Amino acid sequence: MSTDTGPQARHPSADGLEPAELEGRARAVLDANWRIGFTVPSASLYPHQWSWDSAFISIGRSWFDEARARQELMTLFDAQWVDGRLPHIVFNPAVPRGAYFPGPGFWRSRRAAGAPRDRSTSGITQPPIHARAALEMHRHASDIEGSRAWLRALYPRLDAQHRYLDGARSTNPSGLPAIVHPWESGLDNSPVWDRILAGLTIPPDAFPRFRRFDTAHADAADRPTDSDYNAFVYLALRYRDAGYSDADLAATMPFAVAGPLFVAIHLWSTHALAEIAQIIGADPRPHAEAAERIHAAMLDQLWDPAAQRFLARNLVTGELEPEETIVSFAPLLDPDLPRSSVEAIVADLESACFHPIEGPHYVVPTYSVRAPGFDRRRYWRGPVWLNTNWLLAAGLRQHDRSDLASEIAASSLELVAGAGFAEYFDPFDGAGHGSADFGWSAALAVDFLRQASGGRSRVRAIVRAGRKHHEEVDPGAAQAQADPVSTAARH
Ligand code: 9WN
Repeated sequence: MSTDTGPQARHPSADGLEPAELEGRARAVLDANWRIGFTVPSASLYPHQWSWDSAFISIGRSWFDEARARQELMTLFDAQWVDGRLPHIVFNPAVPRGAYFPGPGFWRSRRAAGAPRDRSTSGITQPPIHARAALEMHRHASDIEGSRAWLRALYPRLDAQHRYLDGARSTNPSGLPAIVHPWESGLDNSPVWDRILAGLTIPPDAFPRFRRFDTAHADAADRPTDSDYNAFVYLALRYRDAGYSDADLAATMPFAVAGPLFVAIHLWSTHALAEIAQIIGADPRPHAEAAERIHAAMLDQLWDPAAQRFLARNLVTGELEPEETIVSFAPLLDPDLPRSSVEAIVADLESACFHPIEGPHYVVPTYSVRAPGFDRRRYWRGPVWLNTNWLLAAGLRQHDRSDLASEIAASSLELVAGAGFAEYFDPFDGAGHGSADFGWSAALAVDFLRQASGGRSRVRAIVRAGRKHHEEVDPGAAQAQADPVSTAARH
């Protein structure tokens, strides 16, 4: 979404918007982004198939088009590698070269052992939300028999995905699945990775000059910096040139991390896999056992008793990465999370770092608004995203905090009602940033609308409030709030 077109363009005609109309607009975005068998996250910025995007999109789409929603996940799994890894991008051959960087020529997947030969993919993965997505879709399927047959076909692929993560990726001292690249986290330029990326030594001749295309489609101030991109390219090349091998990752890759968001999603999906096994008459026990093991390792390895917070563990140095970001809340997805950890997370969520006390704002910012590096518009360094909101709302509901879950759902709906289905949103004035007509913002809005507790009238009030809220915000006051010095001074 262009950020310099003024407030009118950023908040298109939410006047008098009804929930049904909002859903209609969301469906129109998803339909416009539909290609042959899958949905692009954004027609301009991301013109291929992305792994966790497809899962979120399928959840939303399944409320109104079960056939396409199921097809989307199948298309993605058609690109699964022999070792079970699910690539984070499946390239659309119909898209011209140079539409996205890094493209197929960079990843060279067709030369890699065990990669599909009939399509090009990246060689890294993304948070494994797919089993959970499949279960969610089944839970509200109207065609139960069709859904069960689909689950039966999908199950071995989901199982292989989880075996890969529990096997090759978990062979490290933490016993948790390691990610080898910030792109694998899904939260590419999150401050969580800053310290690790700052410590990289990138040889001057590590790679030839490259051209980014993302800044042609989105404002450069909304995107990762060039220095982030140098690190991203360097790490991807290191992994590619090692043949995408997972042997001894902590010793061979400069970036090897067990992060709370990836791990908690993996755990939540492992529980879903156990349920899916039961639904199709397979044995759920291996999945239940895996879930117990991951739960124990997550508490042992990622909980910092001093900070009272879950943090990412750098597997190269063994240290925990201290930044206060949204990843710390993801363990709410663990249904067995101890009450004390739930309470600590909720206290953080409700603190002035993520829920400023004064003035209008939207939850949940992806980085503490009091951190010196907080940036209200730059990607994963502050803005509110609908997928992280959706995950937190699900986690909170699991731990009997439907009150907070509803607040997050309401904030999410206000944002899209006011600013359209932007990729991410300014937590203070609600302006949309990144790409417009973004797939998971549309899909998860549909899911929030369909799941909304409190009935249709409450949803109607929220959707209408979206525009009102935007109008009430004084951009000057919002700027002051975003300034951590003045924010800190008020408390
Ligand atoms: C790199 C597609 C993807 C999301 C990620 C988001 C962004 C890609 C990029 O877009 O990452 O994978 O080019 O910036 O960070 O979560 O899946 O929407």
